[in-house]
Amino acid sequence: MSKSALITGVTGQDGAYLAEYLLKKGYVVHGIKRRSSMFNTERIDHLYQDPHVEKRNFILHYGDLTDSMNITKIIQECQPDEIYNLAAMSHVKVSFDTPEYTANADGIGTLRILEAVRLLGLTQKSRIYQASTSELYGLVQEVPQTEKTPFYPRSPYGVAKLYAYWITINYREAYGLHASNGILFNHESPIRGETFVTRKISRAMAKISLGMQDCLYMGNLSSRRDWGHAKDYIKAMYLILQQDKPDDYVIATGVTTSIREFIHKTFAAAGMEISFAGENENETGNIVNVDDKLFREKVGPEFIDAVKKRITDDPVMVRIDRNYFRPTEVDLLIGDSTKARTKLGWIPKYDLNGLIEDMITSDINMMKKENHIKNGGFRTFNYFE
Ligand code: NAP
Ligand code: G4F
Repeated sequence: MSKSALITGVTGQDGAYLAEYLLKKGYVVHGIKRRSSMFNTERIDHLYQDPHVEKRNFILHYGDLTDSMNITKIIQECQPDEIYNLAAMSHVKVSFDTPEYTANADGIGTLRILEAVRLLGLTQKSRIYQASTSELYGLVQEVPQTEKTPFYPRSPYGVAKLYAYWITINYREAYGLHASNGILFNHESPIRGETFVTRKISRAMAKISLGMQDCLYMGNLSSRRDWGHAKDYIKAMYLILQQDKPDDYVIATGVTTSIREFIHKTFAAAGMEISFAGENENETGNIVNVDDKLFREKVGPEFIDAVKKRITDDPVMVRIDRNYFRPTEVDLLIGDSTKARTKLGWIPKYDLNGLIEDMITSDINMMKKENHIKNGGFRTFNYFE
């Protein structure tokens, strides 16, 4: 018989990739989606199955991690072999605006799942993956960060996830649940939420290259992140739940890069060289050169004259906006995933350049489509961050 999995946060970046991955492995996948006033299933539309189809293997349930009864009812109905708890208010900056909600969804939400499994008598059946995070390290106490590095979270998000991390371990030790934490460092993709920094940069670069946007406004350019590809990271989640014993694992590339360097690399991948000048809030990123061949190949020959003109006429493509700064920042993340590589056999396929290539190819295509629709006189969406 097929294994079954329940994914909370199935409409998010990781949920979408994981659902696709498990379906390919023959799982019956249940996903929890939130009620919203508009469709919120764009990332999983390609997996959707009409409810009238018999023997569906991808089934969506309305739910919310802040609703205990709802979560308990869904777990009771699905009786899943594996639960991947990916749902969260996952934006660090927004968690300063909604700290109580973040604690409820990201912290107590995890408790609701663990307690439901216990109360339903599923402790021996349902294995649980908890989406823990490198944000736990916050003000880092050790470089690089391992499973043994002490935590020091720096945001309401990080603190809520700290509770979720420990309650997962507590239920494992107290009740014998197969419950594990994946301490995942930042992972990105073409379907990354548009307000996270990598996607914001990739989208803006695409729009700027096509003449659809003048400037990218950014916060702290000096913080450093260990960025991997979400497609690699969801495989680690799966591997963690296939182990005989539950345990906690760092999942990371071991390479750290500043936001400034990420901007430079992203623009360079499309043939635009950005040079930074000035300090603090007056720092700017200016276009200083265009690689003719690369730009024509990645963006298109029809856009090159306008971009070259900017070198002399209007070179500033990146500016600082204080509104994007955080009350407390996580300055440096770099993970040591030796344990995962040794015990799980987890090996990521993408490096940072491969990730950037994947993201810009997708965003340039998307923005070209938008441009085409707009030039055809039709309404396009105007999303700002
Ligand atoms: P994401 O794209 O923001 O997706 C979050 C998902 O959670 C969405 O499906 C969202 O639904 C859902 N959700 C939010 N609040 C909810 C609630 N109260 N009840 C039920 N569902 C709720 O996040 P992601 O990047 O895929 O990350 C997945 C998980 O890994 C999150 O827990 C995140 O905190 C954690 N994590 C992420 C990273 C990373 O770099 N991506 C690193 C470490 C840990 P809507 O679509 O309706 O908003
Ligand atoms: O892309 P970010 O918003 O991701 P952050 O804060 O590292 O959190 C992400 O990774 C965590 C894992 O470590 C996850 F747990 C979490 O759910 C989320 O997926 O910001 C990255 C860095 C920060 O230092 C931020 O200050 O980029 C800096 N930054 C500079 N300008 C900006 C901006 N971040 C955003 N979102 N927008 C900016 O304009």
